[in-house]
Amino acid sequence: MSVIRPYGDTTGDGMVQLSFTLPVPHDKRAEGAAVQLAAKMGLDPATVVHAKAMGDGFTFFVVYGRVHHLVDMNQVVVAERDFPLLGSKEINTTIRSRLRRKLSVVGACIGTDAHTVGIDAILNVKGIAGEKGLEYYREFKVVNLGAQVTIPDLVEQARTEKADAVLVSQVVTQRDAHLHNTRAMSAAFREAFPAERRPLLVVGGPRFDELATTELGVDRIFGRGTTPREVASYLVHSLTSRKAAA
Ligand code: B12
Repeated sequence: MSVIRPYGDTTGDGMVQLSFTLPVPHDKRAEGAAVQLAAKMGLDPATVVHAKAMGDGFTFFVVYGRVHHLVDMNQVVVAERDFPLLGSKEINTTIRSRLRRKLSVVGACIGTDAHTVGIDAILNVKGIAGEKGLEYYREFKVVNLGAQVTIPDLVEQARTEKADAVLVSQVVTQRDAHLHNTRAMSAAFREAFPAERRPLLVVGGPRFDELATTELGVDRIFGRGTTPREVASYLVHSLTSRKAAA
């Protein structure tokens, strides 16, 4: 079936659930405002199924209602994985046989961002989702610079470590900080390195559009739920392809 619609109670009934916060105290009028907003968003009919005061003058809502929109699965465009997913043994042996040295990675949260849990999950031994981080792989050399690293410091460390890849995490998206910081980071690396010596630039975070690589000037974007093995496989694939092309 290529055309689909959501379902809540019965197949194809179009029912969805939506949550949001309005800047008003919780009362009957606030619930009326939530229903009106939902109607304007195309939920018809809509019902408030949960409302809770959130501090002074704010209310959190969950609204349940019917949408009449359809999705054609043939028109869905996503960033597909275009590299093979390797096991840890294969990752190590490929680096050893093809690069003939350790693969050097420098990682950081840049700008004012102090959300290190995501980059730590990818880099640190403890990893995430049952997978060990890149530090665990014998053939990776990992330097994790932590939080609030400035772009000049990142460039400097990448140079010192002869980084094959620079891994940057951006979790805070207020005022598009993640986009501004990523563009600034990309511009700095392009200025500091000749094209053939520039490290691979990889960014990640839960709210990136994985299709925006060209727009942001990076080689790869990883989103929500990324695992270390995916990142390791991507790095091995890209760096060995790059070496083969050189
Ligand atoms: C923990 C947390 C904190 C901790 C961070 C501790 C730490 N050392 O990281 C503390 C308490 C310090 C904190 C502070 C703040 N936080 Co906070 N925080 C969170 C929280 C609850 C969880 C984030 C997290 O750890 N997720 C788990 C990790 C594993 O997931 P992840 O980051 O998505 O990473 C995965 C992928 O995205 C990807 N990935 C991520 N980075 C990278 C990088 C690469 C290279 C790759 C390949 C992949 C990759 O792989 C990871 C593993 O799968 C979120 C809310 C939430 N539930 O998400 C808010 C949240 C991120 N915080 C938020 C805010 C606003 C703040 C503050 C501004 C609050 C304040 N007013 O002070 C400050 C900002 C501090 C700062 N200077 O950055 C907002 C951000 C809103 C926005 N749109 O920007 C959120 C969404 C909460 C909210 N709904 O308001 N926070």
